[in-house]
Amino acid sequence: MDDEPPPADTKLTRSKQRWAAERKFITDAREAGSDDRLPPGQHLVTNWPVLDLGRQPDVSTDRWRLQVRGLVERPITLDWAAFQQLPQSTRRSDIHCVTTWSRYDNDWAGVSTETLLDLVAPRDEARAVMLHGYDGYTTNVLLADFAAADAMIAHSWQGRPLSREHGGPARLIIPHLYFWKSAKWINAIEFLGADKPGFWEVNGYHMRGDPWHEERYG
Ligand SMILES: Nc1nc2c(c(=O)[nH]1)N[C@H]1C(S)=C(S)[C@@H](COP(=O)(O)O)O[C@H]1N2
Ligand SMILES: [Mo]
Repeated sequence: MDDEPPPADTKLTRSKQRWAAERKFITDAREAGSDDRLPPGQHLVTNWPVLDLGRQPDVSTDRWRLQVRGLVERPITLDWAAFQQLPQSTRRSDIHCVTTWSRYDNDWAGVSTETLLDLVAPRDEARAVMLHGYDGYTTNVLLADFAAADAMIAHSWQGRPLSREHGGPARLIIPHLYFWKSAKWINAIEFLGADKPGFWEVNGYHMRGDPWHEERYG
């Protein structure tokens, strides 16, 4: 890295402008659909239910790795120390699960997806992202959704390390989509030229999963 300000018109800034434009479209659609905080068909809970395939891998921070691969200029494998050394962010967001519970005001700490995107520089052809968990779970999102300002790889919740049952040591958080898109025990992030279905998407869940439009089933 050098101290020069980044050039205004690079491939990456153009990509960012494109993602921002796509995200703006998404946000406008959501605001037109509802000005309520609770999406349609959801009810509020104050506990935090656990949902997964029934296998909760025990991944120590020593063993944990995050591979970022596919259509990126600089593929990388992060160990726990390298992940902790990246710029850290905090976000407060709501959880909306397709099984109809929502939980408000979750305080997350970790690495924003924006930071990760700066690090690996997705190629112009990248359109979608497949998330892989240590339990073999996969789920897909569009690059514009992955790049959302409040999306992050979280290692803490309410000021404490994320518990194993909730995906610790680290999981994805994409608050504006149903929670099945937020892969627990995250192990790899794969950039793809076209969207393709992950585990639940193959099994009938929606490709995108926007709670404001009740995109529950495909
Ligand atoms: N690796 C992995 N991530 C996963 C799942 C899973 O089975 N494996 N389940 C998904 C589903 S269906 C939901 S609703 C949320 C639940 O997260 P929680 O148990 O922390 O509430 O995790 C998502 N992420
Ligand atoms: Mo779920």
